[in-house]
Amino acid sequence: MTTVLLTGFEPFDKDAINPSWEVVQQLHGETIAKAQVFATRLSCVFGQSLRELESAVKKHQPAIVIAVGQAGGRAEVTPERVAMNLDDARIPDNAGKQPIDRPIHRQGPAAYFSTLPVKAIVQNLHHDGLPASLSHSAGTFVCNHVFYGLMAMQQRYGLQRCGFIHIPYLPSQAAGRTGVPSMALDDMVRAMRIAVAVSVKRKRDLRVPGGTTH
Ligand code: PCA
Repeated sequence: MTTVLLTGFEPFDKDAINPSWEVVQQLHGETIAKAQVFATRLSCVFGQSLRELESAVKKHQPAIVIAVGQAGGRAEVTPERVAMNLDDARIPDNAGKQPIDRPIHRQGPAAYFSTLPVKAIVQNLHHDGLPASLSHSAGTFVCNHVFYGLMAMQQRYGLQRCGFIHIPYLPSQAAGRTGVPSMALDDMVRAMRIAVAVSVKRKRDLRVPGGTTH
């Protein structure tokens, strides 16, 4: 049976919850597109998050890994295309570390591309009436760090496909703040179910336009 590993993060930056963990933990134990889904929570800490990810990969031996993180301020579910070899933290992580302009892997490539069918995921989310778009930067904080580290693990652990998806705030995080977008938990859980199913079923991405002009 195909195994899919989902990861979410603990809360960070004074937030009490992180939607990524709230969403992926709901899918733990489900069977989606005949694949067994496991979810694990990562620390929002440079270095440690990747060690936790690596142990989860060793334990579950997944074919597919989708890491999920909060992108506060985004209005859509955004599959990430590019992981950059750069840590440059705007705020300290949960262990107080704040790396500036540091490569994640000294000898690694400048970037990796996601090997998830990101365009097909976006299209399927639209078909289901969910807001989604491609993103070309996962930032330079712990999410990009985990994304890059995950892509660097792909060959070593024989992962078929892996990548990263950012999701918006939950409504409770936006409540009381003006003009801050959010998405209901059920919609984000539905979105991740679709993302998993599409990732299991599609070896190759769709050949449709998906870039940006700015
Ligand atoms: N979002 C942060 C780190 C953890 C999370 O959920 C980020 O986008 O880097």
